[in-house]
Amino acid sequence: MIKTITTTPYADQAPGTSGLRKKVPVFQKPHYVENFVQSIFDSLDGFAGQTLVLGGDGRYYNREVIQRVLKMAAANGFGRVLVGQGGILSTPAVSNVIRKYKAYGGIVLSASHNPGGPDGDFGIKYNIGNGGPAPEKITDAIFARTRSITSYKIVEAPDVDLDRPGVSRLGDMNVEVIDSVADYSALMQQLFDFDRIGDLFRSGFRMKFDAMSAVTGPYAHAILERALGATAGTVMHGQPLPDFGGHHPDPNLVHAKEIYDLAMGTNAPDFCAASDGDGDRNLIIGRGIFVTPSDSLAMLAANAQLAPGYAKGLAGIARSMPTSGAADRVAQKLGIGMYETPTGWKFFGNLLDAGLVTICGEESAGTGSSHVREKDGLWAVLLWLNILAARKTSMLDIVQGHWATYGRNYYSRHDYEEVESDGANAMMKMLRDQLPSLKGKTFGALEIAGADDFAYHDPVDGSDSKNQGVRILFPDGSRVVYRLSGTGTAGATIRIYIEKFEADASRHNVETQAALGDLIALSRNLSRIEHYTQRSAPSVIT
Ligand code: VG1
Ligand code: CO
Repeated sequence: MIKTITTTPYADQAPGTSGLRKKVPVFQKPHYVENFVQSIFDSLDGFAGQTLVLGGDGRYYNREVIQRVLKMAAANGFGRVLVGQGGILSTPAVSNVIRKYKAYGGIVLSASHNPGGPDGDFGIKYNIGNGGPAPEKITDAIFARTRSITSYKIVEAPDVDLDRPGVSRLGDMNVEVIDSVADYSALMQQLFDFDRIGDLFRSGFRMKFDAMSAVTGPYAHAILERALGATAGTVMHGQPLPDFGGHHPDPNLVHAKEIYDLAMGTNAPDFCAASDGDGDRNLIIGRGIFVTPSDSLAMLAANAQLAPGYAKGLAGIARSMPTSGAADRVAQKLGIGMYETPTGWKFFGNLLDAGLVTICGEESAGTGSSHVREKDGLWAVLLWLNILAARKTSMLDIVQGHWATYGRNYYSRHDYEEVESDGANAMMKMLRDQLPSLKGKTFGALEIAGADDFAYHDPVDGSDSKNQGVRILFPDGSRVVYRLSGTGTAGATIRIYIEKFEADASRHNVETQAALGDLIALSRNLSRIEHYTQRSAPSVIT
């Protein structure tokens, strides 16, 4: 019944910032999925008879790959797989299920914010027993294994019925189809004051949540509309579609423009939000006020104790290096630890496990806490709702009050998507080569105070991660950061992150791009980006 199939390695199965991501036709090559999944299993030990959690964001190819992973898990000796109904589990839901049922690990099928469909993207990610993304030690081992793999194991059996909850047998393994939403919803009810948020909705508070035809639809319907009593229609695009309706399920100002326009329009709802393909990101917009993810992290941290799950206060805060320093100011005021990590949620796991931090965030619209080991889109929305319900005031008031107390970190990210890899690599090399000579150089009124290539030493396991992004630092705390994306599937994507701190409240209402104008110009001149990419402007500004 267990078959061993001969295969040959693919050279391109290196996991990036968040798992292996490729175009669907690449994943459809013979044995491509199987090679990677077997390489995951071959890089782990001690899982015989243990539980694996499995689910995906519902994108094109999800169901086929779920069946193959089930059959391979059975052939490789897992005792049980918990799989979301219909193959659906959001990334934070997978993290929760792994933790709650003490599973050995989990596999998430998602390319997150990348587009879906037959010509879109697909992805596979492995999460460890703490519920978080595999650390680099494991992803490096998986990649090494993909380079030498010669065979994989799979059970020959009919497909499992994914649509009916319940237990069935596959070889010597149990397959348990679980409700995709129930465990996650129960966790949210432990963390937040649902009665108080319900009162807020009953008092006439209006909200719109854009699920972007991706995985959070069922979660948002169940939690916002059914459990909390928000009016029907609060959730937009709530049905997960294999191609996300042809859109990028990326909750930024370009791809979530519909909800942005709604929030900025006349008769806008009090609160608007969106989440991405796999449900781990969040976009937060109040009536007439966009909150950058970096600001959102700082504001959530400053107010978290208003939610029952965080009433005891925070142990510390962590943010990825490109994320603005707004949260640092909150940590300083609270007198708690602040940690700066490389991009990607896998770097937060150790800090959370060690109890050093409670809340983490990334500028890319990812925020989360110790409740799971992934970023969590709906969690951020619910924490904001809990804060709004407790403070009984508007988003605008909370945001402006925060800036008045802590100062404002103007922040923007400029992405140059799908440029030629050679040009992007040459640009990064040129910047790195210049690093030793940048200190003291002036550009108009701006003098560079320091420049480096960010390196991280993990205080918990002692591991080192180098070359995590070029940082140009200025005396007033302003920064320009350059790095290449590790989640794209075509060419290279250059990200330039620009930040400027403004203490003076009378200058807190300048348009962001204008406030950052001189730094933006400097960031382009210094990198000669137009020369290296032949692009005169970014493709996405967030
Ligand atoms: C991007 C973001 C990063 C995030 C990662 C995964 O990575 O910048 O902050 O953790 O996506 O998010 P990169 O390497 O392209 O900059 V998700 O929602 O795709 O799981
Ligand atoms: Co995501």
